[in-house]
Amino acid sequence: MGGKVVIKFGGGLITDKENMCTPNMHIIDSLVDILSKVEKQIILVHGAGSFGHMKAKKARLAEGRLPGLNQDISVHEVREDMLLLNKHVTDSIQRYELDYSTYPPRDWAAGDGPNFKGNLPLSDGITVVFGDVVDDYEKEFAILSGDDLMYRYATEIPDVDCVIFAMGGVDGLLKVPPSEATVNDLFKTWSPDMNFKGEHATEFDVTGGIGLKVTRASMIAEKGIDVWLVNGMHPERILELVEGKTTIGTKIVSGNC
Ligand code: IP8
Repeated sequence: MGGKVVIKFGGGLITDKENMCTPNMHIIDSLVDILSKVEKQIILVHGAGSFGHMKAKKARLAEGRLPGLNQDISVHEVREDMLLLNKHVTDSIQRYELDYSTYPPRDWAAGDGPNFKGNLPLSDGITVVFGDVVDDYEKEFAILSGDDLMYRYATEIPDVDCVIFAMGGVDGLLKVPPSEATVNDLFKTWSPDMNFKGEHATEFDVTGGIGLKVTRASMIAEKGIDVWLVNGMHPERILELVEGKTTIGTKIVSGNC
């Protein structure tokens, strides 16, 4: 089977968001188990969850260098914590004996947002990258979200035929905040001309939460690529999508469709 799949394991899926630097190992393993069944080239992006957002938020790292604040320790710590989370993911990949290379964005990317600088690394095996603290030409450092990596990989490398954002605890994009949602509140398809009341946990999330995800997903869909938001706690849904089937989740479609 040809083609490439670009998939994000959301930070809220692979970590315990309530407890600092706590991985959800059984979820990571169940997701990697699914990857081991995928017969396409895989680009795997993972988010930060409780390994990145809490400390980054406290030290205001997303704003870059701020006078009067000692942010250097936090830059160092968040980078170390992200390497640790990455190791949990790659250890799991190794347990499944899959070929991979991991490329910390601090080593090759600069700046934040969809126009960050840097050439996207690609491996013959699974390419692994993650949201990270990167250098920034204007503000000295910045937080590059995995959602921006998703956008660039999905739209810049050839032959991507499936893009999947695997999230924690929700089946896709909901019409109301998750705390109020019933099964009927799942958008089966969504385009930018439709509204939703996204809950962005600003007290936790330094990048952009569901709003950023949906914005980048729409930008990818505009290029004619299939993009889905699914519940990563049901990893078999990922496989269904990779195999070209449909599943429970939200398909993001371009506003022009
Ligand atoms: O969770 C954020 O990446 P994201 C990266 O993919 C850090 O938005 C270090 C907070």
